[in-house]
Amino acid sequence: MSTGDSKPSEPKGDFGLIGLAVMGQNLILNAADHGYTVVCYNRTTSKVDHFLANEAKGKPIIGVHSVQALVENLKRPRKIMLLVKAGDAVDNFINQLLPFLEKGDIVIDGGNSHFPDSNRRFAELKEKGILFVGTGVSGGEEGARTGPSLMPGGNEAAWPEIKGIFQDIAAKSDGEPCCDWVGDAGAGHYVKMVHNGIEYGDMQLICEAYDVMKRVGKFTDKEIADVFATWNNGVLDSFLIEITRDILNFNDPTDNTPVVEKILDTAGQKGTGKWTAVNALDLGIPVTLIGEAVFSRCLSALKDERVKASTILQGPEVSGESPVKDKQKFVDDLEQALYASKIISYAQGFMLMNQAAKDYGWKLNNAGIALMWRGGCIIRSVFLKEITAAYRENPHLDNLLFHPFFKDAITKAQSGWRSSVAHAITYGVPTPAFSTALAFYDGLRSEKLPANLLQAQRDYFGAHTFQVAKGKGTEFLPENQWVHVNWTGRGGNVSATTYDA
Ligand code: NBP
Repeated sequence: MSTGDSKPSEPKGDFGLIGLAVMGQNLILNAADHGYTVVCYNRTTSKVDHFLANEAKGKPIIGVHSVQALVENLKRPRKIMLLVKAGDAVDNFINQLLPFLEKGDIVIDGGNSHFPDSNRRFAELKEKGILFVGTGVSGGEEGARTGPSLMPGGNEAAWPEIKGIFQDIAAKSDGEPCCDWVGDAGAGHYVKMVHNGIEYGDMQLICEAYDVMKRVGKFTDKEIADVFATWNNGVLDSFLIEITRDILNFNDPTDNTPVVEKILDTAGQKGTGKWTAVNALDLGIPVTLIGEAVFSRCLSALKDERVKASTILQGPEVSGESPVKDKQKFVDDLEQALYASKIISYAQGFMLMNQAAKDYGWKLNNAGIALMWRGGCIIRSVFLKEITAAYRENPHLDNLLFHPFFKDAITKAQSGWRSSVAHAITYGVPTPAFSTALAFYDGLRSEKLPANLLQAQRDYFGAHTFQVAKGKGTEFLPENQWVHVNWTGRGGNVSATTYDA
């Protein structure tokens, strides 16, 4: 630990970090533990002094009081990570750094930036010869300290320079670092955004399973905790199931009842789930489960309206004893519903990323992405091991659901999944994520959907034209043309107008 405000004759720093809040401090300590000399700076410089005098004491950490000193203390090419509030603060720091940087230096944004901002920063810095990296960092405070999941993307020329430190400080899963190069421009932040969306989906699915156990099964919190404990030893083994078990077992010491039952049922959100859903709408990919997870939080926030509606709107509910006769089957079915819905959610997430790769011209590394999510982050789970294996086996897999492992898993899970959704509907318990996953599955496996009627409606009221299905062409309705039908026969004849396809 030292201050480095006077220009050193020989720079010692391997890595620079700006932003000494929880994430920055912990990532610096993590890097220092791996033998890297880290140079750090913060806008409020008293935080640098405090850090040097406390947590950083005795470690290879150099604190500075200016951006210039930070750059001067770093070996070339400089590698500088920003871990500050997303938005203007990132642009401000990049502008402050630029006068001191040289071509080939690397600026890394580790905050939760929106990917269009990272696309812009990548292009602006590329013009100046500076290599921009936007990296997702997941795992919170503890992950940053002991091993986060890192999802770097941007200027690929930076990767050989930062790969060593990134993979050293990242979480490990079966000995492999949960960090690999994601893709170009804003791809790193894009993948982090989808990660957060999937996190929304996983959380919603777990909440629905809890709600069905509570309202249909009439289970106590302790019984539900025991179910999650059992599930955590099987295919659902994951960080989120594990913490849910612990939450349900956590009692208020004043009356020895579960804390969770005293929490106001209105969910907060910071926006990354919404970003994913909005992007899915923009790209035209049916990422329905994340969408429902976001809307479920929105519905939960309408507490006053729900309280009022609960006294006005009628529906089925289990008021007395549980109708469930075979508790074990009920729980096993729910486990299958959760598992199958989770497979759908990840399949949808990868469909979205594949479309983004096409639309934005990125080469995304699907196996690497699944590996990055396997450890260190909130959605870490055993299940991601199977996704990594599927994409390693076939990097060009059209859809995760087409891989034999997931096809078989969802086939086996189907009867329990349908039975759980039917139970929930029968007894009036909302399970939007389970239900939308099942509707998506049934939609995807339908060779024919009622969009023929929809096209006819569009053509009827708006002359939007339609195409004739293969093999159904006639003289009136030719194939390989856009057709508009005079549906009302107005003007005399029933007629069709055709346009070249
Ligand atoms: P915060 O998101 O709370 O940001 C605090 C840091 O931003 C401090 O260094 C602060 O400097 C600096 N800052 C702010 Br606020 N406004 C600034 C401005 N206008 N100009 C310059 N600096 C400014 O810190 P965090 O929770 O450690 O997160 C850092 C980044 O990592 C964020 O983008 C966050 O979204 C992301 N992230 C957080 C987590 C998590 O679990 N917390 C997980 C994954 C990613 P100051 O000390 O002078 O106020």
